[in-house]
Amino acid sequence: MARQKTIITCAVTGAIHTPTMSDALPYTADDITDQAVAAAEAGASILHLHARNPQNGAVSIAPDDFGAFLPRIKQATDAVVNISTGGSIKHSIDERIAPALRFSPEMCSMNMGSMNFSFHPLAKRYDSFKFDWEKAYIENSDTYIFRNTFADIENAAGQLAPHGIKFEHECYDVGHLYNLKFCMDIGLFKAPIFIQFIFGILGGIGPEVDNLVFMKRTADRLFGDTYRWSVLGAGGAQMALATTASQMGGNVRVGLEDSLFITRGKLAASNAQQVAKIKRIVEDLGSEVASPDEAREMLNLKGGDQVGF
Ligand code: KMH
Ligand code: ZN
Repeated sequence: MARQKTIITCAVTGAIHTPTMSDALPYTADDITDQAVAAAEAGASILHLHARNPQNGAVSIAPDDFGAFLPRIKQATDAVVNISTGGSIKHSIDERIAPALRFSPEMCSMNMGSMNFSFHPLAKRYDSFKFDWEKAYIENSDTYIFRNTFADIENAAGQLAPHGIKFEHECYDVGHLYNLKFCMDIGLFKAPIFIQFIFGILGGIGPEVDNLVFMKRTADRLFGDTYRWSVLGAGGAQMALATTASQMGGNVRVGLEDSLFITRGKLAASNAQQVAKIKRIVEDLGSEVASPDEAREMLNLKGGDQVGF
């Protein structure tokens, strides 16, 4: 079988990192737009997007905050737009899917299980914070339960179904693959499904290559050839796991949502810098990077002209 091209997803800002941690982390609509467009120009064919409060960088799930950048990104690039539905652990699934319902993107995230989801150890690295909300937000993450029950998943899938959106199935541990298999069996999702194997979130499976092999082998057994997959390594694991995944025939996700670094101990200057690095590695090792239209074909997406923004 011909080797598939590698899809690079760039997750531009997310909901874990805070402005104190890096000046490069975008939170205004201008900065999110500019960094997303630059990431697409550097080789990302999918842009995974969260919104932020433009004044203080706090996580936002307000559809209007998405609306401030989505049309501008669409006008400036052909990349596939993927809207997060995971955005805030403090909100219900109905609130979390509101931006995807309003803007009907080609893709959105779908988190495949409930879990501890913590980044509280990061608080100790900083003596002071740029904004008032940051310290408590980070410290209190040791009390967070990221809720994605079967009822939540079924509710989200049902409401989003008429939009023809392809899901990025976020799987943080092997059990989430079995949750996804159950959902497939009851007809919630259509093949080919797109699985994001996630490693290194505190509460999920760790960032070891053994675990990547295990996740892939399990997915092969459960889904056969009806799935496409990608790898996200959180923090320092980002580039090494992405490189390994690309060599195993998978796709890759980078971006400041997942890691603020470009190499050990050195902050990335931008999302585009991380995209350019993984593109260089993928190509140096003999693979080709997929264009947005090639990604659309590989994932069977509805098309950039079918979105609601
Ligand atoms: N932050 C990542 C570990 C989502 O947006 O729905 C997972 C993620 C979830 O991207
Ligand atoms: Zn995300």
